[in-house]
Amino acid sequence: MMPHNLLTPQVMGILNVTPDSFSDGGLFCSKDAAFKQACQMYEDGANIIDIGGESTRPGAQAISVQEELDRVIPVLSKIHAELPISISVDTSKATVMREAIAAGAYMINDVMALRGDNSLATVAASHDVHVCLMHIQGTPRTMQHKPHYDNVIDEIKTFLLERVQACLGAGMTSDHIMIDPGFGFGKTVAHNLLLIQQLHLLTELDYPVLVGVSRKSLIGHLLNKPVTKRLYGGLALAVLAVNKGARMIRTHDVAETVDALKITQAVLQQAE
Ligand code: YH5
Repeated sequence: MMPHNLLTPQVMGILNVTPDSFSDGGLFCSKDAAFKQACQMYEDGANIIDIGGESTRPGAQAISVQEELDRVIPVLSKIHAELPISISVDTSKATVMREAIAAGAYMINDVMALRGDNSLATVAASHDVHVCLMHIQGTPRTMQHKPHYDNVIDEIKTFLLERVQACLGAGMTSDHIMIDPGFGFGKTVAHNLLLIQQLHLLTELDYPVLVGVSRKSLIGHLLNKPVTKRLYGGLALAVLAVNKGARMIRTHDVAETVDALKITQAVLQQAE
């Protein structure tokens, strides 16, 4: 692999297509509004757009397969037809994965790291799709109920390497796999801070690391600010993550993140 500081960090723009979405309040739940948002993120310099139809916030309602398909697939098809940008789909459901791949998805971003059923890694392996494997302690419903680790970074590293092995065993190739420590998914503020501080222990593995901190409650706790006022805090964490070797940042704020990471990258790349 190339040394990470020679590769431009990538920006993944978040496109929520959930009516109950917590941080953009369902503003983009119709197909046209979602497409407009995708165009803006493309113009702002996003490298990939992550479409999510099911909210993973603590305590969110589960939705049916059909409901998730109805939210995600029309938007995905339109973006795929009209914008020259890669598309990722945030889902844990096999049917949504299959339909998303058929509609042109480049990556499956599964917060359950393809553990939903045994066939998921096989689905990915048989379709030349990329995957992002994320760590979570518990499930989205239970994850913030007293998260506990003896060694947070070690346990996450072990978990992610096990999930990588499962994907390789199912026939995926290593260049199609990304890993993600899952900020806020079964972690206290202290766990999240330690993960940033120790992130090199993940980025030194052979898989590119994705980091998603945008607007998360970690920032809210540290700054005592609501989701609408967490941009600068999120940028600080994104810069620190890239400085530690993260290769992709998942964010609601594409233009601002692109600028912050261009500066970060210029510093990391400057030769003596
Ligand atoms: C992630 O980190 N996160 S959905 C709570 C918020 C704001 C935002 C209270 N999907 C990740 O974005 N996929 C989500 O404020 C993800 N990595 C990957 N790979 C949660 C989210 C959010 C939660």
